[in-house]
Amino acid sequence: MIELYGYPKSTCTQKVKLCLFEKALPFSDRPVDLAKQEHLTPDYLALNPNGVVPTLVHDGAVIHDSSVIMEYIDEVFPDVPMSGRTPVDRARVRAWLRFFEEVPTVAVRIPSFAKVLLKPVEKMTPDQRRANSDKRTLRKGFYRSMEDGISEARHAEAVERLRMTCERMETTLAAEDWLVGDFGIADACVVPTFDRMQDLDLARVWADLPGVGRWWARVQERDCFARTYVAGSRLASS
Ligand SMILES: N[C@@H](CCC(=O)N[C@@H](CS)C(=O)NCC(=O)O)C(=O)O
Repeated sequence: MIELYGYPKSTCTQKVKLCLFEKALPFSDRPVDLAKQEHLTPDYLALNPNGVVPTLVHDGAVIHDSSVIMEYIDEVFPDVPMSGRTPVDRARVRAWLRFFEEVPTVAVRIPSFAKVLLKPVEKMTPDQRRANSDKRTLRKGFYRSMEDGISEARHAEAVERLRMTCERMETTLAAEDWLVGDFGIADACVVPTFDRMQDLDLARVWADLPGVGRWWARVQERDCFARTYVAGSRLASS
């Protein structure tokens, strides 16, 4: 029995869905509405004290963090291997995961908040903004840093980091179909960042990188992509 606590527009939830659908594993969706702050309720915090989605519950075991969840799923259900077939490939997969967590996953939040997610905050008084920030468990500092909006310089720096990610991927994808061997968790880790960039009119970031362009076209042809990106999973266009 697999239960996925998540939110359809959450890139971290989408990583896990791509993996579950790729392996054709049945699971029960347990929606946690971030817009209604359901991830900050005592019940959800008891399940995941980080106050973020996703959370996976498998046969009663609670697993946190989207990359950890993808690795867990691949270990427990190895029929469709997604983490590399040799120790060297597995190390390469983990290196991509750490890089994606440190660079593009953090960077893409900036245009996401600038264009869509800050809209409710803009309507709040300064006191309400501070209260809204201070509720966050992991992200208090991040929300505080955006109480007065997002500067152009901060936005530009985030786009620069997204571009650096695409250039790094191009060094592999110029010659390979996937980041490591077959489509796997390294690819699934960064697919939601690309979908979000496209959603936010940032596809120009990789427009001149042919290997990345071919990879993105291949990604969008996969069944797991179609099943993850159903109506209601995009920020700007829903
Ligand atoms: N490292 C965590 C981060 C999860 C995360 O940041 N989730 C976002 C949605 S993609 C969230 O729940 N944000 C809650 C908030 O902004 O208050 C993971 O990968 O699972």
